[in-house]
Order: sequence, then structure tokens, then C-alpha cells
Amino acid sequence: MKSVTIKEVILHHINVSLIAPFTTSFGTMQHKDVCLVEVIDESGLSGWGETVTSDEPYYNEETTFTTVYMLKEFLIPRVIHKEIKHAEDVHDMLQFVRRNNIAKAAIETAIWDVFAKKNGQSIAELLGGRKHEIEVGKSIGIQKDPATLVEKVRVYVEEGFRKIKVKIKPGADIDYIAAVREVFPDIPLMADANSAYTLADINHLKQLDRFQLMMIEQPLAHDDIIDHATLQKELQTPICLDESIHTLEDARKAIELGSCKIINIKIGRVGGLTESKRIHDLCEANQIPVWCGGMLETGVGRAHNIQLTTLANFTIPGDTAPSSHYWEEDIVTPEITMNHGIISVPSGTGIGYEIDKEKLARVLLRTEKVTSSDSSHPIPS
Ligand code: OSB
Ligand code: MG
Repeated sequence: MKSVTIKEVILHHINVSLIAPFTTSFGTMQHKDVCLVEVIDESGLSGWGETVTSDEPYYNEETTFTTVYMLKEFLIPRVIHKEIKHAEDVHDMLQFVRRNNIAKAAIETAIWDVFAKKNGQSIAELLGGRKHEIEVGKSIGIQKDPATLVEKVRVYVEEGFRKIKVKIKPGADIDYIAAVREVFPDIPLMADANSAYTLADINHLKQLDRFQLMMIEQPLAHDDIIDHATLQKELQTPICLDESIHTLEDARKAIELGSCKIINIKIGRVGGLTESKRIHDLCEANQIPVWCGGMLETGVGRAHNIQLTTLANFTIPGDTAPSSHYWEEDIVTPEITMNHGIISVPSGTGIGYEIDKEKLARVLLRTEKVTSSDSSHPIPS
């Protein structure tokens, strides 16, 4: 394998607007600033990553602003001008910084991209992913009433999505799911609560058991795996953890405790592709199916999700919907499209898509260049 040495990092600050507001139990998203991280190696090859954050720390503790700070002050100085023998090594190089996983993933994934390109492979091939097609689901935000939700579901089912995920919160849950199930008794359906409930809601949540949901995602606190284990014993519906799993160790403990039967892997939340693969492998060994979550990413983050999903234990359709479901115009080319619920894995090297520089220019706020390892903080070598 050819190693890479990063000689320059360009932070592309962009502002993007979703085609429609997206509402979860923690708030509504419509516009967001994100930062695309471009790493350039000594041979002039570029790799791309994305901070899958928004402007507010409502999903987890990170925001785009905090990720940029961590990147500039700590993470880029740790990796720039160092010979990196394998992209797999970057995760451990960044562990001197506690948490800040979305910031770490932005640079880690960019290095996977450049490393894969340098070695003439796709990220999927480097990870050991074998699928050429991935199955896709649609995540639907909270709607104003159950009837509106049912009409949305109808559109997405007709488009061919392989899984429908409905966001729920107290006051917008049982009636909403019941309305969908009445019209669509057999579709693969699940709910995502984004931590909106507590154990006091156990009897309320048990009402979901009659709908044959594939799973309920993160019903309880964002940092909990204990109460989830208690809840799982009482619920027939499988629990899937999202917010609570940040590391391989978190996954191991959740599996041991019986806190979930399924795990949603988000590359940002777990700090990159290396940890995603490790969690995937652990789950596979424990018969825990996984699927790839989404963070309303631009094409860069979405491309990484597609590459990761080629691994065998991603047996449940992910949240990686096509570009047109998020953006008037995505920044990658070709556009990410879907055919009857299937995305074909691109054949190119790295992330498999190109950045469209003209489209990028239309959403660009500013760029910043980092070329030196200088930092006002002590950085391990
Ligand atoms: O909990 O999965 C989530 C979006 C932002 C923050 C958290 C979540 C989501 C989604 C959207 O569900 C998935 C997508 O379509 O990208
Ligand atoms: Mg979720």
C-alpha cells in the first residue's frame, strides 16, 4: 500500500438549504452551515470529508463551529506532514482528543478518500465491502397531523424506498403510526424518537408493539444504555440505538446489557470509517444487524455512507436517500440517484463521486487553508 502525507488542508465553509424543513423531537432544520474538509497529499491528490453537523448542538454536543475549532487547533496539526501508512491508523492518531467525534470523522474520512485514490481503490474495496448495490430507506420528519404523514409515506412507498422511518415525539406518536399502518399494513416501517421519552413512558411505548415495527430508534436519553436495557425487556419491538453509541466500547456494552437488538451506525457520531467498520464487525459477530444512519449530509457525507454500506452486515436499508430529497442541487457529480429503492455503488476510486466546483462555488461562504502543523497547544507526535 502507498502511504499518504497530507501537505495542505482546505476548509470549505458552505451554507446549504434543505428543500423542505426537517422536524425531529429536538427541533426543525432547514438551513445549515457545514464545512467540507479537503486534504491534499504531497502528490496533489485530494480527499474529501464533511462535518455532518448543524449550527446547533441539539442532536449531540457538536456544532459546525466547534468542529472547525477542533480541526484547526488539534486534529489537523496531529495529522498534517506525517507519513500515514494506512487510513486505518488515523482514528487512533486522533484519540488524544476526547470525544468530538464528528470533527474527527470529517478529517478521518477525507484521509480515507485520498488514501483509497492513491491506491487505486474505492473506500468500499479498502474496507472489504462487497455489495454493488445498497438498499435505501426514507426518514420522514414530524408532520402536522397523521393524514399529512400518510400522504408523504404514500409518495415515498411509490418511489420504491425499502424502509420508511417516521420521526415521533410525545403527542405525535401512536396516532401517527396507527394511521400509517392502517393504510400500509405490510411496509417495512420504523419509528425514531431521538431521545424524547423516559422509562416513565413504558406503558405508552408498549402501545407501539401492535404495529409490527422493524424497530424503535433511540427512545430514551441520548447518553443512556441502562434504561434502554430495562425497556427492551418490556418491549417486543426491537430497540435500535443511535445517539448512545459513540465507540466500539459503547457498542460492546450495549450488546452485553441487552440495550438494543439493532445499531444505527453514523460515521460522524463514531468518529470515522475505522470505528464504523469495527462496530460493524462486532455487531456481525453478535448477530446484531446494522444500518447506516443519515445526518442530512451533502453529497460528500452521503458518498461515504454509500461506501460504508457495502459491508455485509448492513442488512437493513439505511437513511441515505438520493440527493434530490435534500437539495435543489447537490455538490457532487454525478448526482446521487436511486432506482426503485436501490443506489448503485459508484465504480470510481475513493468516495466514487467528484466534487462539482461550480456547484460548490454557489454555496461557498469562504475557504481557509491550513498548511502547517503549528498549534498553540501541545500536540502529541
Ligand atoms: O436521528 O437519524 C437521526 C437527521 C439529523 C439528525 C438526526 C437524525 C436525522 C435523520 C435524517 O433521521 C436522516 C437523513 O435522511 O439523512
Ligand atoms: Mg436517529
